[in-house]
Amino acid sequence: MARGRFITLEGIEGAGKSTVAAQLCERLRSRGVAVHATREPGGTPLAERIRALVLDRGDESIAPEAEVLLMFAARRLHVDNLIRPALERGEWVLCDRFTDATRAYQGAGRGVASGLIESLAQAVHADVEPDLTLFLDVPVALGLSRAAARRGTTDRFETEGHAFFERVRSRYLEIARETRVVRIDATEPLAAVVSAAIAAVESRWPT
Ligand code: Z5A
Repeated sequence: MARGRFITLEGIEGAGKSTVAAQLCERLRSRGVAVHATREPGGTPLAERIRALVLDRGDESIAPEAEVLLMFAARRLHVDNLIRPALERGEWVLCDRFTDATRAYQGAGRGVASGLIESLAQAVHADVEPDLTLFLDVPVALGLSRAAARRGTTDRFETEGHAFFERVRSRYLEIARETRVVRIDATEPLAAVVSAAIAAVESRWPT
C-alpha cells in the first residue's frame, strides 16, 4: 500500500491556518481521500495535555529550552500514535503546525540554537517529514489584528509583541525557500487563499 501524504500548514497566528485546513480537508474528503485533520502541539490525548501545559499562562516561567522539549515530547506522541500509523495505512494527514513552528517560534522567536532543534527533529521524527508545507503568509499587524478580533482567552504566545512575531515571520520566509514549501499570500480574501491551497495540493497529486 502506498504511504499517505503528510501536509502541514504554517504561519503566524491569525494567518488563517485553521480555517484553510478545515476547507482543504473537506475538499480532499470529497475526492475520496481518507484524511486526518490534526494540530500541534497536540493531536492525541496525551499530546493535548502537553499543549495545555505549554500554552497556559501560569505564574511559573518556562525557559525556551524547556519549551522546545515540551514541543518535541508532544510531537513524538503525535508522530508515534497518530501521524505515522495513518501514513502507513495510506491515509493523508493535514497538520496545523509541525517542526517549522519550532524553528520559527522557539528558534527565531526565543533564540534557541538551531543545532538543538535539528538534533531533536532528527531524534523524534527522522522518518516522518512533511511532503508539502503550505505557508500562509500575512504581515504581522494583519495576523495579530485578525487573531485579536476572534480571541477568547490569551495564551503564552499571544502575549508576545510585534518584534517577536516579526522574527517568527522572517524565519518562515527563509524556510519558504525550501522546495517542499509553497508560500500563499494570505492577505487575499479567504476564498482565494483556500483556492491557492487546493491548487498547491492538486498540482502535486492530481486525481
Ligand atoms: N507553537 C510553538 O511555539 N512551537 C511549536 O513547535 C508549535 C506551536 C507546534 C499554538 O496556538 C501556539 O503554539 C502558536 C505557536 C506555538 N502560538 N501562536 N501564536 P494556536 O494553535 O492556538 O494558535 P495559532 O496556530 O496561532 O492559530 P490561530 O491564532 O487560530 O491562527 P490561524 O489558525 O492561522 O487563523 P484562523 O483561526 O484560521 O483565522 C483567524 C481569524 O481570521 C478567523 O476569524 C478567520 O475567520 C479570519 N481569517 C482567516 N483567513 C482570512 C482571510 N483570508 N481573510 C479574512 N479573514 C480571515
